[in-house]
Amino acid sequence: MKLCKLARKSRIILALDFMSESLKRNFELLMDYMAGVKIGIPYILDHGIDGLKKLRRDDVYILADFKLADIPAMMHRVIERVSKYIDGVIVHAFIGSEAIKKLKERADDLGIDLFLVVAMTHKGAEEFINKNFNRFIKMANELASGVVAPATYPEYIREARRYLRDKIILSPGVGTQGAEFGVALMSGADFEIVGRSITLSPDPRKMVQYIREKHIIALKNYSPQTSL
Ligand code: BMP
Repeated sequence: MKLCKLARKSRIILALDFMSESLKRNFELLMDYMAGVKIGIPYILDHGIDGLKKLRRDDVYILADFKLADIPAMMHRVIERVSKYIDGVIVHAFIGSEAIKKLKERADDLGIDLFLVVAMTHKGAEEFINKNFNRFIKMANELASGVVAPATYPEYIREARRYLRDKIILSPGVGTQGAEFGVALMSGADFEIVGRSITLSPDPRKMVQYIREKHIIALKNYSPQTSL
């Protein structure tokens, strides 16, 4: 998978939900320090499909996070529309294995990797979605290239890594949402998804440098058996 190779470049996937003027000015330069970019509904609303096309680079993994949780026909329609411009797509595990199996078949045909959300970062996630974590990681083991698991609850990352030895773990929740940079890597994640700490920073270059230093320390102090 393209993303595995990019781990040597960086462990940051940039969530492009916001784009400050400062980020726009430094964007091309910052891409040299990103393994990937995660775009979602906010980015598409602001920049459209043309904006998505412009992000394409050989050395940046493009992850589409359209919060997919629908019937297969509609999810197929979405990924078919953007398949040329993306490398991977995130889907909610709670829609069930039947729908995910169908999505995976289509994604495989199109050459797109599938990531399942197995637990979420926000407080309310414990009310419903995170309660099904154990079932979701079993599903991911069969049907996905990797999972999205929360840095704000690193115990889920540790458990996901114990169970999913050869899958990629992506983790949001560091920075603005309160988890320390590096905590997800130290718990067994392969990449940290970082959004507002960079995209809304007055000095995004300095922030990226700071996160990279934290990542070097995290990877030096702890080397869980990851898929990379
Ligand atoms: P930020 O670093 O600005 O908090 O951004 C985190 C990104 O990860 C956002 O794009 C958000 O939609 C996504 N995300 C999350 O925060 N928690 C989850 O459980 C799942 C997500 O996809």
